[in-house]
Amino acid sequence: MNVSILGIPMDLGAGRRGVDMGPSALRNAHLATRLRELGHTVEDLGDIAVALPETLDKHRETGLVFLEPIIDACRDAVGRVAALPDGTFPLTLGGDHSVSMGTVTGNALRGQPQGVRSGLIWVDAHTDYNTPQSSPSGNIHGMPVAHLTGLGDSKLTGLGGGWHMRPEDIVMIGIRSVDQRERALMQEAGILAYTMKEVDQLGITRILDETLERLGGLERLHVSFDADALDPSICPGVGTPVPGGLTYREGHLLMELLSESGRVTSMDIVEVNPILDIHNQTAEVMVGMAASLLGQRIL
Ligand code: DIR
Ligand code: MN
Ligand code: MN
Ligand code: MN
Repeated sequence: MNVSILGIPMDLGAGRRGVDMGPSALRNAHLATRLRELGHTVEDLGDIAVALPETLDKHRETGLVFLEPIIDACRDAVGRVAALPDGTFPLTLGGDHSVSMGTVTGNALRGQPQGVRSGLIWVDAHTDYNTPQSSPSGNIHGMPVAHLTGLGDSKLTGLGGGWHMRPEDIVMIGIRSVDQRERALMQEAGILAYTMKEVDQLGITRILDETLERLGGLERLHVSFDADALDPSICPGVGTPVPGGLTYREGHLLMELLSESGRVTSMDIVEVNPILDIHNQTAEVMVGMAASLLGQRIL
């Protein structure tokens, strides 16, 4: 397979600095080499240019922190990803999770300016379904899924022209932190979320069977993997750690089963914050997750 790596070194959507170094940390953990060893042709397209927070006003008057520069970076991401040739697997590196408004949209628009109906597997401790009104923080990394489905600020919901995700085409896994008003929005939208309770109760295998069945007819499936889905004991380098996360093996099994399904067409790795890490552990773990999704097997 041809894999195209694209970095989006943006931390404007997060509450603390450092995930802008995520793409470097992942490259440093030998991402491209690991994928080449699996037989893939890997091209690194470098990084999208993103404004530095120190050079900007926070624009708090909109209730959204750093709205304008986030729109700029997401627009670039849409354009870059949408322009990738057919038969390429885009592997996009955040950055905070607001980058996924750009990457998910770009993947849906590839070869199809109106956008293709696409499935989204959101692996995260958080549902990221806040709107500007519901958000307790104003941080846009808590809002990408809502905007992808058309809820929220009109400039962010307009990134795909008229294209939006359908709530029924989204499945979330690993959830254990939802804000109060965000919970009501999730229920209204009817998004299927496997919380850690269901992970404990049903196990990853059954959850994956159900997920692939739910997303059955869709030709494009995007996996958006927030490093904070994994337990903080495994991935300490994340901005918003939440106890009780996926184990190392649950993360790999999820990726191995998705790989066996042969149905995933693109992936993000987001929220890796090497400032908070020791020995770049979080990036190394996340490189392993990408390798499992792209065909690595134990034997
Ligand atoms: C919280 C934190 N729900 C917020 N969200 C995070 O600010 O909206 N998402 N950390 O990854
Ligand atoms: Mn997230
Ligand atoms: Mn998260
Ligand atoms: Mn986040």
